[in-house]
Amino acid sequence: MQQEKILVTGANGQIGSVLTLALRARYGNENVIATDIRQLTDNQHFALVNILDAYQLVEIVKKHSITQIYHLAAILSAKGEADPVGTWDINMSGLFNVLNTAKEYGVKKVFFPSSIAVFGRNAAKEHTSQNEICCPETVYGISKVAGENWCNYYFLKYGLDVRSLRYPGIIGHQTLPGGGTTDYAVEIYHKALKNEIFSCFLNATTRLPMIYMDDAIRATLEIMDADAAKIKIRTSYNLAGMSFAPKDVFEAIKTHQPDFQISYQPDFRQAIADSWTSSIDDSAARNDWGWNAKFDLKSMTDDMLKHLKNK
Ligand code: AKB
Repeated sequence: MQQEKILVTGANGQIGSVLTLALRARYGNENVIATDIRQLTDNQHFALVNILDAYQLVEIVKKHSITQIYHLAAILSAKGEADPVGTWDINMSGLFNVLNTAKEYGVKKVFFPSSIAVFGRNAAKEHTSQNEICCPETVYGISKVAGENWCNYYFLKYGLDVRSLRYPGIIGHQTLPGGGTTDYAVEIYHKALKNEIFSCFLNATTRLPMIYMDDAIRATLEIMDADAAKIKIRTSYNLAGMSFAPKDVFEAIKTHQPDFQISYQPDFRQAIADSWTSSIDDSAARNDWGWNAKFDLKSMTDDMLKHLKNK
């Protein structure tokens, strides 16, 4: 069997840094090349790659005979609104550079992260189905809908084996997110452990789809491992973990820290959250390749606090 050689873009990011470690545990350090626009740690299997520079990407893919690309570099929902055109460029040109490089240089598989941000206000709020209308209000959401469709196009037209998940908000103890609308759900745990009052940028009852990092990483590895015949959706699979509002996670933390306090100061991110759905139907992922989330709000909160206390 051919040794897999993996390239991760956006490897310093919230998902990228955890996924890179999971891939290295599986394929060996030297077989997973982490790339990003900045080098944060002294890591010999790292290369500086600006995803907008197709030449840099091609050179690194050729140099390491890359067989799989996990393309995580992107600007998220809240940050993207500050620069819609720049965000469109990074999210779309970056994806085209990955898809074209993969197609031209023999990369066998590509992973593209989409998001529940593909849905807009006119989608069903609860158990939003796989084929619900996608009419997003953020440039991030628009770029993800377009990206999903381009992935499907490259699969249909060129046979490129691209696989994709619509991630909910991801919560993990390993990394801090940056620029998303669901970021509060990570920050709240850090504030709780510092015994500080948490000021939440969403209101108390805004319920959104969320997933624990462990589940998100496992879903990514599982969809990439699945037999190609099982991947029936080549745009992107709905993925669900749990669904909660700020008041729910606050109450869950309070069972560990009864003195914890919260105040609600909704800002521009409230409108983004209001345009998203509250819960997701991921039965297609369950039926097609056996997806099943393990963590709920309680087990995630226990695990988050345990790990963060040990840091
Ligand atoms: C964001 O909040 O922008 C992301 C996402 C849901 O895709 N976490």
